[in-house]
Amino acid sequence: MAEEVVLLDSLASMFGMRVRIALAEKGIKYEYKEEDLRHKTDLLHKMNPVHKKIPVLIHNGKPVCESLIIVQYIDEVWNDKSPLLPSDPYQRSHARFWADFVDQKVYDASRRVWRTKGEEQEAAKNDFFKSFKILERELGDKPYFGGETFGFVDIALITFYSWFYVYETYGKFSIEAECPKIIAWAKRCMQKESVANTLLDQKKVYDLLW
Ligand code: GS8
Repeated sequence: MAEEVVLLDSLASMFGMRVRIALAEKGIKYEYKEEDLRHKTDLLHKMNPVHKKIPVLIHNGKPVCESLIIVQYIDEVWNDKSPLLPSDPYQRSHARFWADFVDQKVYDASRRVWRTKGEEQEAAKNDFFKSFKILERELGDKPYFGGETFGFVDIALITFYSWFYVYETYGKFSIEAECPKIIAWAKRCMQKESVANTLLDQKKVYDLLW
């Protein structure tokens, strides 16, 4: 059966970019549909009636929601190349733990960095660097969070790199000065075609906010 793959997405979304990287890693052709999140389409309401959020992957008419769940789905369905999660159950749970850490800690702190001011922003900056330092420890001397190869946790985190200029401009800080290993890792990921072709330019993300 011919595969029909449609992605409901929004260009600057760090969640949507995760799915686009996974699809690129697997070499899957798909139809990209940009959603205007202020005027959501009926299709988005129908395909993600619970959260009404992008990204949604529609595979042969059936929706899959939530970026990390979508990336895992892609890895399971198109399992002939570029494995994203390890095959060992313990290693898989380890990767899921860190991807969840990114969603819980990094996402929360990073949006507070640019959306708040004063004391609230100071607390956000603390949380932001605390999370990234923990991630630096987890990365250790490995080239990728996945070890020798780019994988699930790398995908979960690298899309935030598109937003680094926003965080640095609003937060008035340098991520490289505080977390050089994260920047070195991000640059390494950027050498991958799937990442370089997907990540929206940092300044474009900043411009899109206004
Ligand atoms: C988050 C998706 C999300 O927040 C995931 O897919 O991983 N946990 C989900 N999507 C946002 C756009 S990106 O900031 C969204 O669709 N927002 C629309 C809304 O909240 O109404």
